Amino acid sequence: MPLETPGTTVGVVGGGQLGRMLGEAATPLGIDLVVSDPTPDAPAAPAVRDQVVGDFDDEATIRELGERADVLTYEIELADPDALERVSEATGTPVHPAPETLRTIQDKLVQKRRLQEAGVPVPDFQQVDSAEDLRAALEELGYPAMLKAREGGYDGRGNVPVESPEEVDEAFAAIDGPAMVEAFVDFERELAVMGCLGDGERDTFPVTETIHEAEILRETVSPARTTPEVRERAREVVRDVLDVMDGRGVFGVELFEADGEILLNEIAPRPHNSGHWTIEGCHTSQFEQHLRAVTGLPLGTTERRAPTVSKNILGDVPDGERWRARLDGVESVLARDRAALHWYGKREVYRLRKMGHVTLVGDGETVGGAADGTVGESAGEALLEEVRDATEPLTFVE
Ligand code: AIR
Repeated sequence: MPLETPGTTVGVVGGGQLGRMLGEAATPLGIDLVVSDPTPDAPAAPAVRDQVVGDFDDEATIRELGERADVLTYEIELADPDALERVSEATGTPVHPAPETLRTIQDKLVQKRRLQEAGVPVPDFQQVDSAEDLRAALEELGYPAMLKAREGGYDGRGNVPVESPEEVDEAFAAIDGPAMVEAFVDFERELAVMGCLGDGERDTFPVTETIHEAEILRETVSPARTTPEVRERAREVVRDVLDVMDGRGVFGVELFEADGEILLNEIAPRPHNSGHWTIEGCHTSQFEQHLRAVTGLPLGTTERRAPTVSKNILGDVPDGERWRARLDGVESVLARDRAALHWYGKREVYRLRKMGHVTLVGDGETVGGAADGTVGESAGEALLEEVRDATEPLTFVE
């Protein structure tokens, strides 16, 4: 496809931080983005050609995107697959990944069943439609377990750990809708792999170790501090996952490592927080890769430049409060060599909201130039300590 200006236009449902980082990656490729988001002047707005204001599932909004774009994609699972399908039919604009894939992934129960059928290793799970169902399921699966809303949850919302029979009623009431429950996996660590499907191509990014607290991603370390065999197995499982997906784009795949085995946790049909480090840490970022994939360009190399860690900047304000977002202490990050600051441009901060992240790339010297992924624990540990140190002074002020 020839390069011209204006170039290919990608319509993106969702204009949060993922849309913003897609916009940052689009410019060098000569790609224009138009996003839709219910919040006027959404985080992506400064980085894209235009924003349409409208809900993620509003058909008229998606229709406008479809009319203006050469291809449609989405950066949040709340996008409506039925509306995307109808708009695609009416406008002739293709949607990637396929709406059918979004539909499968949106419902965590359907997602798990589909993957299990395809032979992907998953934790034991059961469908639960009532507190009674949940109690019965837990008699089989045992305590503790993870109760998950089938639809609509992200960034930890919609997931409730159940520790004992006494917690069953309250846990189900917190979800209050169709749910599934999953056996607790006593994992050594959590891993994530960004997979990508291009035009007749399939690839995976290097394996990332993800560190969560209270269901929210805090930090990533790549290479993951595990054995080369486990890393290879993780990429193999993700290749199997990709075989189940339809259409093009990147997929964030969250995994557990337990007893040297890999189990699938969850999939996202879009760029993912666990892949933000690829902006500085890989030759092609997950965002560039997604744009290449959905527009049908050749995929870029997923090779890592150097060991890399990242740390999220989360809202640290009191529970229940919403403040105008003002972050103090960024000098400590900016003064540090090889640290990159990413501010998402959200106007408001609330507790644990994802407001930005910091990436720190190792230099060849201190890590022994191990871009091949053979680096040991020490490099990751030192980088992790450094990024914690750099972000320590960050705090939201009223
Ligand atoms: N997002 C989508 N699914 C999970 C996440 N974290 C990103 C998208 C979306 C934004 O988070 O970029 O637009 C919404 O963030 P918030 O803080 O407004 O909920």
